[in-house]
Amino acid sequence: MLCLDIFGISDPNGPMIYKGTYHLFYQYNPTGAVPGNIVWAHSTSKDLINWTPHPPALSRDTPHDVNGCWSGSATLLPSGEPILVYTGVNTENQQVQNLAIPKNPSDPNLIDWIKPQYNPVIAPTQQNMINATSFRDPTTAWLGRDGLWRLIVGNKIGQNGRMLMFMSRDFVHWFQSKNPLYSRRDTGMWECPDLYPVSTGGEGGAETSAVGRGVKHVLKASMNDGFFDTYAIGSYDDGKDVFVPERGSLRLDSRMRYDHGKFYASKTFFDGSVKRRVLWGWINESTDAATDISKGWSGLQAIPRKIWLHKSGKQLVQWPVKEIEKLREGRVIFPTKELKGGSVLEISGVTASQADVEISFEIPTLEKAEEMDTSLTDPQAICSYGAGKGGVGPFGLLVLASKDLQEYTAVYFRVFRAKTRYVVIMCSDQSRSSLSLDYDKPTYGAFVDVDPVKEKLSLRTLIDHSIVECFGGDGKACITARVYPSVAIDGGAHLFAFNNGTYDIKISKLAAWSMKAAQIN
Ligand code: DQQ
Repeated sequence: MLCLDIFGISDPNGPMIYKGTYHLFYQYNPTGAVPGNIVWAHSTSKDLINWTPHPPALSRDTPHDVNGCWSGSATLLPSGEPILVYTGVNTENQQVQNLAIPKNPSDPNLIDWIKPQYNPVIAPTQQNMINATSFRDPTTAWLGRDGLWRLIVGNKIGQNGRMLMFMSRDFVHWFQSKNPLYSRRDTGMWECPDLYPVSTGGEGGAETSAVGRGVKHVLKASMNDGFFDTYAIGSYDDGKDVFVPERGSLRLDSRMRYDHGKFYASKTFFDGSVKRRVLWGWINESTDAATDISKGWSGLQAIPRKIWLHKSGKQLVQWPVKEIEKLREGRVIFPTKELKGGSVLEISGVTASQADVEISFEIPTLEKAEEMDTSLTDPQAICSYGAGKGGVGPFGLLVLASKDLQEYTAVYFRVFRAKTRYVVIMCSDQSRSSLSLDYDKPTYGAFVDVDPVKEKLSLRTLIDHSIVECFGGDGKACITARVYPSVAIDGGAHLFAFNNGTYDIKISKLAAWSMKAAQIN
């Protein structure tokens, strides 16, 4: 499926749609499989799924980026033309912000980019006292009602994470706003910030400069100290130029994560062609550098996800873009079925190494759910008990599994009874994912905000050889994992539904598809 998997790649940069063509740039090491010598690689697509590679758009060829063309964003100007703002690491190893403009705006593929002589446009100076080694990853700019462009740049002072805001009338001359847009103590460096409006009235996306009625704002940071992407929902006060969170805040212990597994340095863009906001994220390897070097590549981009505000207003929801369904073939549908406690059911008829699986469960015996240990507030800790015998659950899927179940990755739900409600936890357990290769095999966990009394428990899983992307509760909780099976590969891979709970449950929906390969780099 969608892996832009050549040499070492990481952060998605500057996603946009221009003249009907989707563009993705990404951090790329043209000389090796591990991070280093970073340039902006560039690919284009008509459908977000099949991609055509182009030569790097930004290379390390000026004094302002000779030590790396680091992350940044694209902004579409009112004329419709794009402009890139990115972090260059200069001759002094300082992080400065540079512009790049298309050489030929009539080319929908935007192959050639010009770096104007006046770069850098924002830099650490003796006056602004900005820490020059923690000043990076400019956002897409938005146009204020006062006619000024604004963007934010990630920063820290001491251990306090900050989003510094800069303003400009002409996109060339920038000045710093009096206060950071947002800051928080003891959070470490905030990389790859993102600020965007979400509609309060449905799944449709809002254009990046939208403010006022009908939208809330999302602020996201990639936490360098924890290696996860966390967000807060709130309002952007465009008079004071501050972000005021109403739910969540950017913290190291935050539960408000885009994805509770591997997903970092992400970035959204507004897809005006169908009025949606699309999220891109980097999935790194779980293997060590030596393994990556012998394999010859590392890192990939997750399937792009549509992202919107849940109708509760309390959290975001994500779902693979609908275009991914073009790769589906050979649908297998199972009739409604009881899954007895302690049973395993093979889902045959699909290519289990590359599949899209949608399954929903109903639980007839909820009142017998185990009591929640209220001292356990971390779902990952609960998931680390493993997928062994439980009360209501664990139930879910064994993916990339060997026939004899010696090797598998378990993605599953467990339901607990708390004082006034049921608590649903989703886990992705990689501890049994490979018989031979030694790598980081964590177990990830997330709370899923669904009421199993009224709602079915749904799980969508995209499986692609070494990548398992799970969307629980119709996209309320997402977990992405990297696994490297040794037996459950290609034709040796199998797919099972399982219920290790004591009580029987019902599979109310089960549809699975083999997935064709996309055209990738
Ligand atoms: N990756 C880039 C930085 C960014 C980091 C360097 C996040 O700009 O902060 O490759 O993964």
